[in-house]
This record gives sequence, C-alpha cells and structure tokens, in this order.
Amino acid sequence: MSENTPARILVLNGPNLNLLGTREPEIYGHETLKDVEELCRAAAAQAGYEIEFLQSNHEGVLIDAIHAARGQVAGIVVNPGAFTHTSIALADAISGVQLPVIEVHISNVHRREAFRHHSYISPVAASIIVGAGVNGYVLGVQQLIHLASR
Ligand code: CA2
Repeated sequence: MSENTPARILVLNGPNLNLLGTREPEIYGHETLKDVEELCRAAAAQAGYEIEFLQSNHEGVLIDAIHAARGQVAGIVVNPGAFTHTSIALADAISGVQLPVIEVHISNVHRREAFRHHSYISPVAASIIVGAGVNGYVLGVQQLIHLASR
C-alpha cells in the first residue's frame, strides 16, 4: 500500500441486493448480503484493510456515499444492481471522485436479458467482474488491494 492510501475499502450495493439469499437462488445463490459482508471483511483483513459496507435502494444515497469516500478509501467495490443499466448519475459520481472502482455482478449479465448487457458503470470502472457469484466481491476487494499496492 502506498504511504497516503487509506487502508479502507468501500463496498457498495444497490437496489434489492438486501434481498440476496431470500429468493432467486438459481441466479444469485444462497448467500445473504451479511455473508457477502463477512467475505469482504475476511479478504480485506488478510492485507490489513478494513471494509466499509453499505447497501441502499436509493440512487442519491449511493451517490452521496461515493462522494463521501473521496480521500477516505483506497477504492470502491460496487454492485450497482439495476442502476447499472440506467444511471448516468452514478457513473458521473464515480468519474467525479477519481477513485478506482471495481464493478461486480453476481450473475453473468451477458447471459441474461438484453437490457442487462449495457452498463453505464463499466466505462468508468477500473475492472469488471461478472458471473463469479458472491466470490466476485472477494475478487473485487483483492483487485483493489492489488491496484493500491502498485
Ligand atoms: O448480477 C448482479 O449482481 C446484478 O447486479 C443484480 C441486479 C440486477 O438488476 C443486475 O442486472 C445484475 C439485481 C439485484 C437484485 O437482487 C436480488 C437478489 C435476490 C433476490 C431478489 C433480488
């Protein structure tokens, strides 16, 4: 980790991800968002990082969290949920803070409906992880730590 990089990572989850583990297990698996949080904390702790974990169903809350992260975290792992496919505002917030962002999707969005194939977030993301299940969040945390240690 470089000298001035905070040893903290923000993990952000968008709309409906609070329902993880309660339905559609064939798409999203059986793990809950609490399980995801624990996986992220364990992956981060291995490298001496802390996790700030947030889920919101509200676009503005996610945007505020991205703004507040500036200078406070090494980067952001984000699963923007369906805002991925709709939100220019979220993409603008990400470009605005100039932090490395890893976009994660639990499912392989490219094997699903056409409306899930386009992401407003991908052009402003440093890396994109899709279809790895909840392990995608672990890979996202590890990738951010890798980027921060260059
Ligand atoms: O695959 C992903 O992680 C998604 O970001 C999940 C979003 C979906 O809109 C994206 O296209 C792909 C949906 C999140 C809803 O999560 C639920 C989980 C369990 C039960 C119901 C919804």
